[in-house]
Order: sequence, then structure tokens, then C-alpha cells
Amino acid sequence: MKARQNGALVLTMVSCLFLSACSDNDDEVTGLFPDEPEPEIWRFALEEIGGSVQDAWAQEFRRRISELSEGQVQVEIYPYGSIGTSPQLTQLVENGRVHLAFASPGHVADDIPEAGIFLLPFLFPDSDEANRRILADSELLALLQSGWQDAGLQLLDLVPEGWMIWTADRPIHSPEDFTGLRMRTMTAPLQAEVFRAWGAEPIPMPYSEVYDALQLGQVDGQSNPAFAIAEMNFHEVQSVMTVPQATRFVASVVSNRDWYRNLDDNHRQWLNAARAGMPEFIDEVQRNYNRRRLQQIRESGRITMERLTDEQRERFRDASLPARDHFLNRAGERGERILQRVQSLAVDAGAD
Ligand code: 6CS
Repeated sequence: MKARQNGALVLTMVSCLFLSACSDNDDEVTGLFPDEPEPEIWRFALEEIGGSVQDAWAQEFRRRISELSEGQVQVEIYPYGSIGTSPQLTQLVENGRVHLAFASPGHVADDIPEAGIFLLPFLFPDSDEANRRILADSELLALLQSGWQDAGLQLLDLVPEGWMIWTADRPIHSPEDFTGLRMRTMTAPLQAEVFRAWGAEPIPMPYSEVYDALQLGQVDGQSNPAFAIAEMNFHEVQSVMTVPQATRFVASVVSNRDWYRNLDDNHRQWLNAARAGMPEFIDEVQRNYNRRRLQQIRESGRITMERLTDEQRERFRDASLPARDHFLNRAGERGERILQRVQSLAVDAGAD
């Protein structure tokens, strides 16, 4: 996103005080005739702009809910920039002003320490298929659900968005290369701890401010999946992209916990039916988006691309281990069970 567009995004976020002013909605209209029930509106806030992985998930969910409920439930989607930053969106769900939202661990782990599991590098397996099975594991989901519920949220889905790729103003082949590098991180302290363990100086900031900060030299690098780097145009203001294959970006779809509990049978059934099959749908979408946009970035010729060797990855893996202690300190006994469960599933995946 160009600096000018970014400025406009921040401006919209500040000036858009009324939820209804910035939604997009082209659903089938019901309730025009006196014997038809008024449609129920579910507000759904995204941490990403239109055309993103989160947007694809929300658009598909909206289509499914409208079809299943025959227009009785309409989903209003609020793309990033129309309401607030990620932590503000989570707060809006917690206090019931928004029904549904995306909540990425990189932000929400501040509130929900258990979410920090997704920020730990070199923990989840390299295989996409094995990873999908881990994200669907019922024992793991039950442990995570308790963490989300403690924060007043219902965890509805985990959404894979692709491998995180580092972009920077220099090559990064070893933890030493991070020395003195000001790395933009998401706002949860654990993400900062990961980059600190690698030797970088972490600078937490909202997504909407990253392009300008990179362009103005306030930070030297950032980390995000390829589709996000392309749609936010970070590659225009960076020199080197490094694929470490260290951390996958996994977002959560959340609702207000009490709103979910109080749904009547019909509405809960529609919600659950709409979610069925979404993991397969979105995994295919994210793989296409990431492949296509990485190709576009390559063709732009604006940035060099590098992939770490197995030996280089091993050094980053070893250097990242102190971050696991930070996770355990914050997430406590439940965090330990979550870590053990993921480790045992990852070992099983390796044995396949
Ligand atoms: O870097 C971030 O803050 C954001 N990145 C993505 C891919 N999604 C949402 C998140 O807030």
C-alpha cells in the first residue's frame, strides 16, 4: 500500500465512528414484506483488507450463512481500516458490539497467552497436511478453547494463512544478521521475545503503520505471509525477502462467548453448518494467494528472494528456544499441556 493510501487508511480508522458507515453488504434482502421476519445482522470485523485470506474466509462464510438461513442472517463485513486495529477489534467482540472477528495470535496472545503457541518458531511440522491435522485435533482445540473463553471469546476456527516471510533492508542468514535490526512485530509481547531471542530489536506496531514505518526508516524489517507482503506493498520499500520456514501465520475466528452461548438452535445450527468444510476451503485459498502473490513480487523485480538452508534454519531454531520459556511463563500449566500436545502431534506427523 502506498504511503498516501496508508495515510488514508489511518484517517478512515480514526474518522469512522459509526459501524454502519463503512460496511460492505450485497446480501439478498429480506424483511420487505410484513409476514417476513426481520433479518438478523451479524457484524464481522477483519484484520486485513479486501482481497486478503481473511476476506476470502468472511465472504465465503457470508455466502453460506445467507444461503443456509434463506436470508434470515446477513453478515456485514468490516475490512481492516473501517473500525480499528487488531486489539481494538478483539475488544469490540469482548464487549459485544461486534459479533465476529479475526484475532491473530500475534496480537491476541497479549490477552490470551495460550494463543502464543502459534508464535513459537520451528514447532509445527513442515508438511501442510500434517499441519492441517494438528489444527483439527480435538484435544488441542479443547485446551485452546478454554484460553479463549477465559477472555470472554468463543474460538470458532483456526485459519492457516501461510508461512511467515521476513523482509528487511539487508540479507538475514544467521541470528548475528539480526543484530541492530529494528524489526516490526505484532503487538503481543511474545512475538517481540522471539525476535529478541534472534538478536533483533523488536518494535511492536499496528499493521496499518508498517508501510510508512518501513519507508521512513523507522523500522528495518517485518514478517508476514507473501500474500500480505504483496497486498500491503511492503516489498516496494524493502531489499531482501528471506524464507525461513520457521513460523506459520495462523489466525483465529472468534465470537463473543455469551453471544455464542445464547444463540437459539436454528442460529447455532446455521453457524456450525457454515463453518463445516471451511478449513479445506481456506487452505486451498491461502496456498493459491501465497503462490500467486509471491510470483507477482518476483516478477516486480523490486526485491531479492532468499531461502534459508537447513543448517541456517537449525541455528535459528536453537536461538529461538528461550521464547518457549516466555510462552510457558505466561500460559502456565495449560500452556504446558498445549505445548506437549503440539510436540507429540508433530512427532506423530514426522513418523507418518
Ligand atoms: O502483521 C499483522 O499485524 C497482520 N498480518 C496479517 C497477515 N494479518 C493480520 C495481522 O494483523
